[in-house]
Amino acid sequence: MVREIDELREAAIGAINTASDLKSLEELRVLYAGRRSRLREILSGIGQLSAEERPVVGQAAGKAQREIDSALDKRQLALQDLAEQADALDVTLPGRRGHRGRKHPLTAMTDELVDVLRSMGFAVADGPEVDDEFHNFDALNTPADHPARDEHDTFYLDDGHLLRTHTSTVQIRVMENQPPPVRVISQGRCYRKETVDATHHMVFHQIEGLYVDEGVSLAELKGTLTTLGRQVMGDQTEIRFRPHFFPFTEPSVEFDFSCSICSGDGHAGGGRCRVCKGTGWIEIGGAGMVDPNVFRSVGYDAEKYTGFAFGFGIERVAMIRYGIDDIRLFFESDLRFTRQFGG
Ligand code: FA5
Repeated sequence: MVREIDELREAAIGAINTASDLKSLEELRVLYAGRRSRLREILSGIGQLSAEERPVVGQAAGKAQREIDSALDKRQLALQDLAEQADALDVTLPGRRGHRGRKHPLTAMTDELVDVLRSMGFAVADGPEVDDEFHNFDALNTPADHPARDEHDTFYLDDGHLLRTHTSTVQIRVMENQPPPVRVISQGRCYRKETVDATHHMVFHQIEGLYVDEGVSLAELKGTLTTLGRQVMGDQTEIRFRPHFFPFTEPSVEFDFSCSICSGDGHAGGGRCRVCKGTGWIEIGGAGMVDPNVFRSVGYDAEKYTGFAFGFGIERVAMIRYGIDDIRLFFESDLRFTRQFGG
């Protein structure tokens, strides 16, 4: 009888797996698992078998029933899927045109800036957006009582980490991992607890540059930023340094590009230039010569090496370049805005 059960099981599963539609599957369900099926007949007759036969036949019949039920369920799901797909596919409908995407204006701007800096010999480095106080502040000569470390300015996480407030963290990570000379850029998201307005956001993007070697000078910093400005904003662009303070550079400057909209004379469209507000200059970012204390924190010989660093907001450059007057537009994912830019 066990042989009969095995043969029955094999025949049933073979037929179920090749059933071509739901109707024939239903017929197989009645035949192999219905109330009048042979398997049910065997199961209900087990009581009449001898004590030795009973467990052997019972086990084989139970197993066969479970396997047949499971094959029936599986085949039913597969056939239902097929039926749905067939309903969904109407080969007589006209085709749909695919939409071609384009780069977000910030991505397009970033790619362009990175390309120019790479052509000047800078390699691209990367660093984490979630970092620690050492890389964001301490190693950058920013002491615990510095205002930038205030809870009002920085997003701190419960475990003592923070969302980096600038890409200068990557300067430290690169110098920790390689000896001079170093010539790298890094770009990415930064976070500050800012009140959002037309020129400030809580999430924004920076590009950082770092060049360390023997005898690097401020003149080279100026040359690098002038070349960058001219490549991105146009050949006539001038650069201006204004004295400033950053804990990690000495001397420190803020740098401006001459306004590309009014060519630096402060007038455009018959009135005061809207972009530079009539000043002829646009503030781009911060820069300076790397402070010797920063070199000491990463184990560089501060007597032997000098270097420059710079950092600026990518949104700010993109706003001037594309004539965008509100930083919030970058982050609203409104296709009517993003479709106007990018390649
Ligand atoms: C810094 O972040 C320095 N790490 C830059 C630096 C690097 C100086 C290397 C010296 C050497 P600052 O806080 O000024 O500096 O920010 C630099 C630029 O980031 C600003 O000029 C601006 O373009 C941009 N930026 C800063 N905060 C925001 C914000 N909330 N929204 C949009 N852009 C911002």
